[in-house]
Amino acid sequence: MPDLTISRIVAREVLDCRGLPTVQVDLTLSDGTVGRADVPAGRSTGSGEARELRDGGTRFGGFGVRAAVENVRDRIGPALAGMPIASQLEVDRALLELDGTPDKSGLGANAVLGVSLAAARAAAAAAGEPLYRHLRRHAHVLPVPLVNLINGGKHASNDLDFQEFIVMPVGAESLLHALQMSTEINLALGEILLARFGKVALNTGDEGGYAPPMSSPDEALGFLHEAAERAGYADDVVYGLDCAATHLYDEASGTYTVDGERYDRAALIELYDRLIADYGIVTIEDPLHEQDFEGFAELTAATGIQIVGDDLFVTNPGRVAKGIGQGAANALLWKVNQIGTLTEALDAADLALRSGYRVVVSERSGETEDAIIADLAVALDAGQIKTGAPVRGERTSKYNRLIAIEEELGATAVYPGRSVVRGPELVA
Ligand code: 2PG
Ligand code: MG
Repeated sequence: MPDLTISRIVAREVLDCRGLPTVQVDLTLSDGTVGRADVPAGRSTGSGEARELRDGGTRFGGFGVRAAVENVRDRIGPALAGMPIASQLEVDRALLELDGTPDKSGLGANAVLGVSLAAARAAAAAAGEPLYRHLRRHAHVLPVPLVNLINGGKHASNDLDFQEFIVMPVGAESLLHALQMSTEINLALGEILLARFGKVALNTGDEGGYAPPMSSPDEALGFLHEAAERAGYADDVVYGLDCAATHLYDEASGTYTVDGERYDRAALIELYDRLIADYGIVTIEDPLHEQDFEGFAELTAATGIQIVGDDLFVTNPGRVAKGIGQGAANALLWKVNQIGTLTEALDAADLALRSGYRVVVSERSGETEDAIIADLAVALDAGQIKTGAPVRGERTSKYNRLIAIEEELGATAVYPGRSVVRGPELVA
């Protein structure tokens, strides 16, 4: 393994779950081992994210990634050929140097990330180890899933402004049991929504959650509660939101629109206080817009629950450091493609964890069946993963990989359950 080098890197366009092209990379080592990785894509993106390269024009509606694929083949491949695979840091450093821009717009973040992840996969495969163990020798903690059962915002064609309504099966005994609970709640939710709204309510959003015709967050949270109760798990789950508030914010007036009402920062914080009290919410992601570090700090101090920065931090160590300095949020949403290399993403997670912040490993709304984030969540010992509803192949591939990891770990596997939740007094 120490002597193995990169011999060949190829890439191609494949389709993601929205049918849009994305980059798939195959990285071959000198012993013939191949590491493959697909690059995910967001829809409700933060403005500070690394820049993916899209071709524009008419082909694939402008979403083609042929230029990024060519950059992998013609620029990255030749430059990295002959490099030792043993150090992910060295590989990623070479990628950063070759790209030469702060936002990966030189080669395209999608070209860079595909190679970075494929290198990690190849190194693990050459060592004969699963990726999670290759990255962390004693990794054994499965993540609690943040299961997104009702979709809104940019991920759905309904009138819900908040993007994700989440249940966390913290009372489960194992990851598999957590998924069983999630599915039973989802089935109950389907019955309830069907009875209330008719068939139209069973349409789903980008992450597989229902996208019922409603606009009020109270209504959505009420249905989640009812579903958990009907499934017999009222005391075993807690609730979460991803408000993706950057996308509800009007800069000119300094207000957010939720369910037809306008809220300034103070009024929105009051709304969150009430929702937390009424529905036992233990985690809120992006409750305020991506530049409002000060508001995040105020909300974090006031609520005592988990406040997660997604668009706020964009998995960028610099922005995470700024947040830590101000006490803005207390958890990092961790998406490798927001920053573009595995090493930088690991740096952001290290920084967060060292400062007492939690890390929630996350999918993007545009995913393929590549399940790499399952391994990364276990490797990071993150304790939490957000990867959509327990339906549709691009979401279940992650859940299924976690089931396999749990089985592989056997008696050493730990499902952290309630311990991942802040404010234990809030947990039933
Ligand atoms: C989010 C993500 C994933 P997107 O906002 O957290 O759920 O959405 O990938 O569209 O940015
Ligand atoms: Mg988000």
